[in-house]
Amino acid sequence: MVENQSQLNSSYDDVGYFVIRNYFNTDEISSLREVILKFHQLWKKDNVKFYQEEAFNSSLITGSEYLEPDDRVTLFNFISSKKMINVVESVIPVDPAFMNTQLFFNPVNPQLKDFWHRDCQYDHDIDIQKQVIHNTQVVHLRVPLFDELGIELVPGTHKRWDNEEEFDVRQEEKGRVSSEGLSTGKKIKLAAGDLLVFSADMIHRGLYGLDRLALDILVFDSKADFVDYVDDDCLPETSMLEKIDNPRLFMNTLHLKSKNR
Ligand SMILES: O=C(O)CCC(=O)C(=O)O
Repeated sequence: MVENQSQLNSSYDDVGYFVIRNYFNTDEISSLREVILKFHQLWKKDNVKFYQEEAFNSSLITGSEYLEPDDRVTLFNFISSKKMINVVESVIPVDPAFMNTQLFFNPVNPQLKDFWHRDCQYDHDIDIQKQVIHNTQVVHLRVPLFDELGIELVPGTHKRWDNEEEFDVRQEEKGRVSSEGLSTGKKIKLAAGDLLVFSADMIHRGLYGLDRLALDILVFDSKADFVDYVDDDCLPETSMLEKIDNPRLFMNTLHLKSKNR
């Protein structure tokens, strides 16, 4: 399936997200799932307390801590496959760069509720958040490995500040909590094989439930100032680059890293 890049770009620009149903076939998802489950089992064993008490995601899935080089290469090839790059380039047409991966699952601790946030709120105070939402944002590509309730997001908030309800809930002001419903929220149910692309700084939350396990791939525009967020270990080693069919996404990050040293 060849997606129309300009249609994807205009949806992303208008509302901050788009979803492509059945983008990946069963074989693509089952080989990805096999590698991701290996990572997840090892990660859980190594993080028992954190997993039991507070975790709802892990990161650095492409790193060397849990996966063998061949499995890492499988992941790198999935992330930079033609299909994926076609979508990445619809949002970032020139020099997109790989940032990281995250794996989202249901928290074991039943007290943890799905919560509204903008990713930038973990790095910036309110005044700066108001500014950075008008700058270039990190892009998330969510690949659900099982059918899931998906993501709830507030369309358009990649470009606008919170209304009063959104702000009070997200920031837990005036007695509100971040797991409350928002009247502006839109639920995007996802099935294995779908691809959801959304802006990290729009107001969103994951919806806990079913057997969710979703791989999020994070990419950014090389022109934006995000390279310091990249952990060297999640990038391919030099010896792996020749086994990656289309390594440009990673080469762009490696290039930014080398300029920064
Ligand atoms: O799925 C989740 O639990 C949260 C998702 C999220 O916040 C994200 O992908 O940035």
